[in-house]
This record gives sequence, structure tokens and C-alpha cells, in this order.
Amino acid sequence: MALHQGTLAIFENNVGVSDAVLLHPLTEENFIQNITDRFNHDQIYTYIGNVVVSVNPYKPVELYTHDIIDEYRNRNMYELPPHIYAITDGAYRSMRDRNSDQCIIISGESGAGKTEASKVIMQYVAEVSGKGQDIDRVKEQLLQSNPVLEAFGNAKTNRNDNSSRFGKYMDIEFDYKGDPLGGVITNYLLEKSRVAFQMKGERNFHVFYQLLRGADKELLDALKLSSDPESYVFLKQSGCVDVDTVDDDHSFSVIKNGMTVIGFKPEEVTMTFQLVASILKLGNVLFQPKSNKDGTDGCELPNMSEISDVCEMLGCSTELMYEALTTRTVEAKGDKVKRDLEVAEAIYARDALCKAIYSRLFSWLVSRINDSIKVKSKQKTKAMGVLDIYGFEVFKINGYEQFIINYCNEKLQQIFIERTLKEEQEEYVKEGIEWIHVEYFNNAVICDLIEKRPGRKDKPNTGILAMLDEECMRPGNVTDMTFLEKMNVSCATHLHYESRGCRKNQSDKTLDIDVFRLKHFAGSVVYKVNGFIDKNNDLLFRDLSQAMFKCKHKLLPSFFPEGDPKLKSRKRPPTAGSQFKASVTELMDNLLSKSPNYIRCIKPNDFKKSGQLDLKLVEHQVRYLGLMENVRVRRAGYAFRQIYEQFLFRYKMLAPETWPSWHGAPKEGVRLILVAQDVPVDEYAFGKTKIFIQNPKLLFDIEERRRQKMHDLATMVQKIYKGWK
Ligand code: AD9
Ligand code: MG
Repeated sequence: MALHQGTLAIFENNVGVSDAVLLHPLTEENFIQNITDRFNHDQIYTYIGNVVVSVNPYKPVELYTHDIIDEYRNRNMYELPPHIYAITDGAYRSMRDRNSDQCIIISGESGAGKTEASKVIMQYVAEVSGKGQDIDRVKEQLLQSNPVLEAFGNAKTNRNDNSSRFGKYMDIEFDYKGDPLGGVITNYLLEKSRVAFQMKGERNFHVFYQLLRGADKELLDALKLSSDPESYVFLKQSGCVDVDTVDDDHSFSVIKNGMTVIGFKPEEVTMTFQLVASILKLGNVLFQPKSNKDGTDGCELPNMSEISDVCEMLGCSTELMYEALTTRTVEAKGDKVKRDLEVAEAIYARDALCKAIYSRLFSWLVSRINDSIKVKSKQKTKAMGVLDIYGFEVFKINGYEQFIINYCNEKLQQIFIERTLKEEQEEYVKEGIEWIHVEYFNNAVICDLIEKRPGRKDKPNTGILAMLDEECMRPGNVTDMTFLEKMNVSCATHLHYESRGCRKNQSDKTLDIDVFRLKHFAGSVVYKVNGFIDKNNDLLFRDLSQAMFKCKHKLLPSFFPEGDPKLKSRKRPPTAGSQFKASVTELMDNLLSKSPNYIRCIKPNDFKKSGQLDLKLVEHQVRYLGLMENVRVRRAGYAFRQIYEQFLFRYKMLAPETWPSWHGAPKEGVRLILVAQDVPVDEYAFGKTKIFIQNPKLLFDIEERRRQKMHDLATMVQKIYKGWK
């Protein structure tokens, strides 16, 4: 296939080395210099063997055209400059031709380019897989799920104007030909606290602004909304409404179109926006202490207009909603008593309701999309998964959400370490290959600190999630501080835990007492415990769930099944932390059942600026991502390995001694083939059961010669056959 030289800049003037394995001498400085030089020439991708390192260019780069996709199709990784297309093509072909389910794990901190990378993968798969009416419909639905979920699940943060506030894993399922049949999306814990509160300079989820800026007058009137985000407390309190890089108006038409393509019925779209609008209006509901100064506690609403609008949209009686927002039913010795809520309690209840409606709406959207994209036929499928999860986060103030996000990143790093550094080296030892161990930091110790199960005598209970759950279940006076005290005692000697006494920064001499510090693989993070118990409990006052269950709105009651008064069981739902842990465990099992491919994203600077690469920042990421260890293992190791019998079976036509059959020891047969192919002896090693080959280029050559030989043999057979006739 000829390259379009001159038109595709990517193929010209390779800067530095495209695979860090080739660096001489191999030092961290050289590694960083290499990716910096490449970055400065818009060559944002570099390999470490088959791992893609990607540096966010923060500007459009000419790397994603149809022509470039065409070049990467059916080509081996080392033939062309590094690209996500190459790793995707390799994964796609392994899945299609070798029946091996694949996953692409994208990691890196917030703003490093994970979500963009996942779109590049999707774009590539959509282009290279088959065409046809049904297939194109499936592809379009899979692609359109992206902007819709981003609208509802992404937001501007101080790190990233389009930050994913949920984790997403998408399995694309294919038939035996490699044509997509459908997919399944799994979502992980949405950061729902954002609905009611955002830090200064951040925004709520995109959809709120998109609706106000993009909806026509008719829709805004129907939803009783003003077009100005400043009219809504949930949007204006953070002081940031507009973002230069985000076009809310345009995005609204994109998501409306996306929902239609996916197959949402018009009434489903309307119901979705009714819920979004209701949240905005609920956020404007004010409370004031009751005006009757007779000493009774409680609060009332100074203005009924917002709540009346909400009730009309949701099909709820205003009295019921009023009561659910301002009172709470408590059961005392079997009796039900209504208690008035203080203003602060009512605000808390209102915010909890908004967060619950939004997060359940989000889960519904995901399952609704899944209904549309799921594989309808019974045929056997092969899968390729793409994981794009929220990146590691460190803010000035870090809370429960950052704790959960960073825990998830620890687990992903664990997979990378297990597969790329640990298992790889263990295999050499197991196979008896001479090997000098490459040291690396194993973050399993931090994963344990967070998630270890309680109840083992030999080890004290130091699993933070378990301790948090214990505290949430414990009757009596439980507060965030009692949880912190418990941790401080249990984890006192843990090397990655630091109790109270953490300084906010070097110059700050005051000590915070409501914080703890975790030394994550990616850096030290100070967490404030405020809200941990509450967010982990994730409970909604029953009066509110019952009110929601009684609404006439077609979606809402199904979001609040616990509000059904007929419900017998009052079992406590699992905590948010234990649900997250269970889903992360399931995710890890899923990823481990597939062949992994990695994209390691690097953020070049903290200012979202193009053309700027902060060496210190990059160095930090290179270190914690374990990239140097990755290069060392890769460099000393063998890119290719195969069981002797399999190698022999595939390449036996390449040596006169082994063709057409070989009856000696398989290892000897393999040796004869390599000798016949003139492969230098220092390029391969014999393991106990497998042959190991260092340079993948050699294998491509062998493969090419096999193809040629098969072709020659076929031609010869044809000639003989013709001669017979
Ligand atoms: V987070 O953990 O969700 O907060 P991500 O997903 O790692 O984060 P994202 O992909 O959203 O980061 O990238 C951040 C921004 O960088 C994007 O909005 C783009 O403006 C920019 N970016 C990232 N990758 C590319 C790219 N390949 N080309 C051009 C890019 N711009
Ligand atoms: Mg993202």
C-alpha cells in the first residue's frame, strides 16, 4: 500500500525514536526528552513495545483523517508511526482472526486525554469494520451514545473543560466477520454531588446549560424555564456559567439528534428534560423558618411558584411534595410521627432529592441506551472493550468522590503492574529464561489499605471502605470524626496512611484535624472526612422516595422503587462504597478475562495550553505510571512468545527438515526453523515450553515468508492439478 507522501504529515520526519525501547542510553531524562521532542512536532504518540504513550496536544492535530485510517488498516504495529489506530487495529484483528476478546485500558490523570483517545478508538473501529444498512445503524448508535452520555455525565472542572464525572466501560460486540452487532455500556458511580454544588470556577453537568442555551422557546416554555443559567442557583453558585471551549447551544442539537438516532421516543426525550428542568427549579426552592413565632420548629416555603411548576411537570400533588420537603416521618416504638425539618435539614433533603433524581436518570439513560444497542440475535459474539474512567484527581479540597475516583485508578494501575511488570517477569522465571529482575513499585499495598476485607485475625482490619461501612451501620453517635478516629487507630502504622496533622501546604503551620492523607501511587492526597459517612450511606428520607413513587410522571416512580408503600422488606441498601467496590471488582475480572492493550495518557501542563510541556509535571507522571520500568522490562524481554507445538505447526514449511512433518522434539523442530530462516541466535531464547523472540520485526519477516511459501505451494498444487487434467 503506497503512502500518500506529502499529504500526510504524520509519515514524514519521524522525530526521536518512535519506540522508547530503542533509546540509547535508556534514562528517564532521555525518555522525557524524546516524548518532548516528539510532542513539539505534534508527534504525540510514542510506543513502549505495544503500549501507546500519548501526550495531550491541547489543540487539533492532523492525525485523524480517513486517509490516515486507511494507512493503518491491516498493518502491523511497527510498520507505521505510533498511533492509537495501530493498537486498535492490532486488537481488532486479534479479536476477529484469533478469537481473542480484547480490552483497551486508557489511563492517566484528569485532563490527560483519555476520553478523546476512546473516541479515536471508536472512530477507527467504525471505519474499518464492515458496511451495510444494519451494521451502519449499530455503528451510528454506538457512536451517538458518546455525546449523549457526555452531556449528562461530563462537566467543566478546574482540571478539564470536559471532565468525565463517571466511569465508563463499553464492550463492542462483533460477529465472526468482525462486524459490530451491538454493545453494552457499564457506568461507574456518577459524581452526583455536583448537581447541587460545584467548586468555584467549575460547572454543573453540561446538559443543564445545553438545555437552557439550546432549547427553542417552545420547549423552554413547556418546561417553564428561563434561558439564562444565571437564574438558577445550581448553575450560578460556582461563578462559572460559560466556558470558551464549550458550545452549549450547538451541543444541545447534537444530543437531541443523538437520542433520536439511538432510538429514544419523543416522549422519552421530553420526560428526560422534564426531570432536568425539575432539578433546576427544585434548586431554586427556598426555605425560611416558620413565621408563626409560637416556638415551634420547622420551616416553610416563602414562594410556591417553583414548587408548583415542578409538581405540574412531575405529576405530583403540591401538598405531598411540600410535606415531603419540610417534614420527616420518624418511627418511634412502632408509631409513626411527623417531625418538622429545620431550614438546613430541608435544604439537605431538597439537595438529596435532586441528586437522587439526577443519578437515577443517568443510570436509566445508560440502560435505555443499552436496550437499543444490545445484540438482538442469539449468535455468538466476540468483544472488544474500551475503558475510559475518571482520571486520578488531587484538588485543594478532596472529598469522598476523589477518594472513590482515586481508588479506581489504583485498581487500574494494579492491572497494569500485574500484567505488564509482574506476570511478564514471572513468566521468564517460570520458563527458565535468564532474567535480571526489574524493580518496580507495586501499589497492591495501597489497594489493600482501601479495600481489604475485615475480620481476619492475623491482620488488623485496615480496609478503609470496610471501616467506613462499619461506621455507617453502627448505631449510636456516628460522625465523620468518629470514622476518622477509627481509621487513625487502625491505620496508624501503615506506610501509606497519615493521620491528623497533615499540613495543607509547606508554609501552613496550622494542622487540620478533620483530614487524613493517603499516599497513592500517583501522589499524596489529603482528604477531608466531612461528608464521608453521609455520602457512603447515600440514604434519601423515605418521605421523599414515597412522594416520588406516587408521581404520575412515567419514569420517576420506577426510579424510586423503595418508595412503594407496599414494599415489605425494609432492608438497608448496600452503601455507595460497597456498591462501587463490587462493580470495580467485576470490572477487574472482566478486564482480566480479555487480552489487554494499554494507552497511557500524559498531561503536558496544568493550564490546558497547547505547545507547553512542563517537564516536572511530565516527569511525575512518567514515574508514577511506571513507564521507565515498563521500558526496562520490555527492552530486556521478548516481544513474542509461543508454545513450541504451535510455532512448529504454523511455520513448519519454512525448514526442509520439518516439512511436511516433524517427528522429533518440538523444541528441536523450532530450532531448525529458526536456523533455516537465519534468525541470529541472540534474538531468541528457548523456554521450558515456549520459544521467545526478542524483536517483533523478525516475526513479521517470518510470517511474510510463510505467506509467500503458502502462496508458492498453492500455485504448485494448482499446476500439478492442471497437469493431471
Ligand atoms: V478526565 O479524567 O475525564 O477529567 P480525560 O478524559 O483524560 O480527563 P480528555 O480526553 O477529556 O481528558 O481531554 C481533555 C481535553 O484535552 C479535551 O477536551 C481536548 O480539548 C484536549 N485533548 C485531549 N486529547 C486530544 C487530542 N488527541 N487532540 C486534541 C486533545 N486535543
Ligand atoms: Mg474523560
